[in-house]
Amino acid sequence: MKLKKYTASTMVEAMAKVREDFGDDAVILSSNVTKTNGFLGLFRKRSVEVVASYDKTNIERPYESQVRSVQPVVEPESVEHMQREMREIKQLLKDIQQVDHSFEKFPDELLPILNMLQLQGLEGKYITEIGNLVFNRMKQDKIDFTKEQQMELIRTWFSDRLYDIPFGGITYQKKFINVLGPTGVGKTTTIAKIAARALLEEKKKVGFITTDTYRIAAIEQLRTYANLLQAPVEIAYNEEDFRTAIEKLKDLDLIFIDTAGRNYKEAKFVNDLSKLIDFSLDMETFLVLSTTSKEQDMDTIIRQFTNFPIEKFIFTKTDETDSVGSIINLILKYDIGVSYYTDGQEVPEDLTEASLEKMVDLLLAGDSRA
Ligand SMILES: Nc1nc2c(ncn2[C@@H]2O[C@H](COP(=O)(O)OP(=O)(O)O)[C@@H](O)[C@H]2O)c(=O)[nH]1
Ligand SMILES: [Mg+2]
Repeated sequence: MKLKKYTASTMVEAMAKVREDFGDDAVILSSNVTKTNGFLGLFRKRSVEVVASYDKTNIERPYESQVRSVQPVVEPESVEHMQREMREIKQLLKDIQQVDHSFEKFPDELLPILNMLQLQGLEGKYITEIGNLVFNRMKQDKIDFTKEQQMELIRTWFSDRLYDIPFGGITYQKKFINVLGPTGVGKTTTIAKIAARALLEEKKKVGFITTDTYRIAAIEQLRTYANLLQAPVEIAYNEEDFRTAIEKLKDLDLIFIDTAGRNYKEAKFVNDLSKLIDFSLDMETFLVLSTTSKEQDMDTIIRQFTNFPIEKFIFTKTDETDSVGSIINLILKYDIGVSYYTDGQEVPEDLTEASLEKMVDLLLAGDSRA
């Protein structure tokens, strides 16, 4: 039996050397990854040491002897690679399960609509419920439904599920309108739109308080909109400023409070809000979320705000996404309705007051895009 030790910088290199000497019949007896010391952890070198043999007895029963003699090698790159592959396989399994679980039992004529709902990101369990509803009715009536009939039934499913959830814009019953939400979702643009509507359509006297004092540009942005509406703006750096601002604007009908977007995945920033804004005021508070965000991220943010009196959601940027299913998922999950959705940057045009029908239309509009 021949026995030889090989040192190389990678496993691949070491194996190449082994193969050069022994060919494919080589048996690896042991392998090790070692690190030379280097200096302060820098310039460390990694080397692989392999002991290989060539033995005729191994050739007769090569598999068995290899299994016994090979010691496991754990290379950091291969672990990462394996982990990546595992994640991909898991995701694949999840996808397959979802498809099977929701669609296999349904007839072909239902699949276009169910697929569209899936593309919209509506949760699988809801798609299954919708599929069951339509399919059962088809069986009951012993007919195939046209697409229009299917759509009609789907609408009844949504009406049943959403009927006790409140939709609709500001009530004009409360003096303060407060918008919260992450950075860049469109808070300032959206309150400018709502304020403009209140002024132009309802002839209300409107004003603004901004607590977004982190960026000069944010104050200027709000001032620009306020100037167009000839409405006053107060800037609140702290609690005292906030109280002064309220006093100054007390004769107005509606006061819109613009807040800074922060990383609300961190509880600290959420807590800061309650220090600055007096939530006990006569106030409607909206949480603004962008439909371009991942549902999971929106979900995390909503959970951070569970201690705040969130009246309704405002969903922005529906023009920038083809999947609005997450809106319905979140409404149903949290039992919180929607006041407005926005679909563009134009003030005040690109703002729609939400209703149950409008939200369902928005979701089913995916059908024309598909
Ligand atoms: N496409 C699109 N862009 C929007 C919409 N709403 C706001 N934006 C844009 O999003 C960016 C951030 O808006 P801004 O109001 O400053 O967000 P804030 O940081 O939450 O106050 C701006 O460029 C807005 O014009 C929308 O509905 N659709
Ligand atoms: Mg802003």
